[in-house]
Amino acid sequence: MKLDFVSVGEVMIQFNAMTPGPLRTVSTFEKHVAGSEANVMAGLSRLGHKTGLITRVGKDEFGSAIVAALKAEDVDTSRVTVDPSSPTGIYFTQRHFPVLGESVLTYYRKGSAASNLDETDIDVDYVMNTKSIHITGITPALSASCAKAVWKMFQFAKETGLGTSFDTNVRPKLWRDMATARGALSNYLASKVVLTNGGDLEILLARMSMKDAAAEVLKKGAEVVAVKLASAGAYARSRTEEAQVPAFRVPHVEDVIGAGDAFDAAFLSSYLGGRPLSESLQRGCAAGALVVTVRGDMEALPRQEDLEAFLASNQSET
Ligand code: KDG
Repeated sequence: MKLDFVSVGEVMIQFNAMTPGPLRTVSTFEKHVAGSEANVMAGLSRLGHKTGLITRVGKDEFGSAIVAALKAEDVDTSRVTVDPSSPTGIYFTQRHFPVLGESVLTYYRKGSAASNLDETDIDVDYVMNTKSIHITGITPALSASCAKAVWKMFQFAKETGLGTSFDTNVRPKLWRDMATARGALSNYLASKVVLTNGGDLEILLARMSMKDAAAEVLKKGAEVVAVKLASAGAYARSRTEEAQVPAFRVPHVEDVIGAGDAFDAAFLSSYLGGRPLSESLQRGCAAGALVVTVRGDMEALPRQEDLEAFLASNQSET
């Protein structure tokens, strides 16, 4: 089976606080399956693309839940390895505290099965059989062997002319310091499509305005860079075009985590499918808006018909 997109990264069990406020006061949590790379693969799958994920899970109940969830999303799991000696990673989501409208993640993933991913997990025949790879700045932060695995997949994709997309996804909690993150992630800015946000651009290309930083990313080899601006919408720049769209207003923000991945899926599907830059941004923002209205990263990822329905009901906002 030829795939459209393949990614590599950790999938975890997310325990999302049922009530807002500091985790020390929360007594009930809801279980979800999440992880940036898996979210994007699930999002693309719902939009009609064939996707696969390379990862490792523990030989435990949570590992089984992850494999079942990926299968339910039609994400190919043939390169998911079950590791009997390390656990599946988990994390907790604290919502609306200390900043209203934002969420804080607490990870328990050190030494997890996925953090042991290495170059042997990157089966080049499998990668070769896909049109495009998607990587993020999270996986290289998990361990030295994860960093090597991602680099192998990226180099292979570049050498063989596959498409490449990279979400900067700088997660400060996973890096020793930001200089280390910058050193490890800068080379990936030569991906065909770079997906990022204002904060990450500041970390990776210090002291530049957002538009100058986007132009700098293009100089590093990207064909297009999309900058997610949360409630301010999104901006994109290609070698020939620039576009900016406002965000969609949502009546209630439940949990913002996962919105960026939903954006990535809808933007990649639209832009690589030949839609104009501004329309691709608009569809990305629409997918992100849907995801912030629920807890969990994957649950509200839209199908094509959901995107159309959402856009039709939000004409006046754009
Ligand atoms: O983009 C959403 C992710 O941040 C979340 O699912 C957890 O993958 C995760 C991470 O490493 O932060």
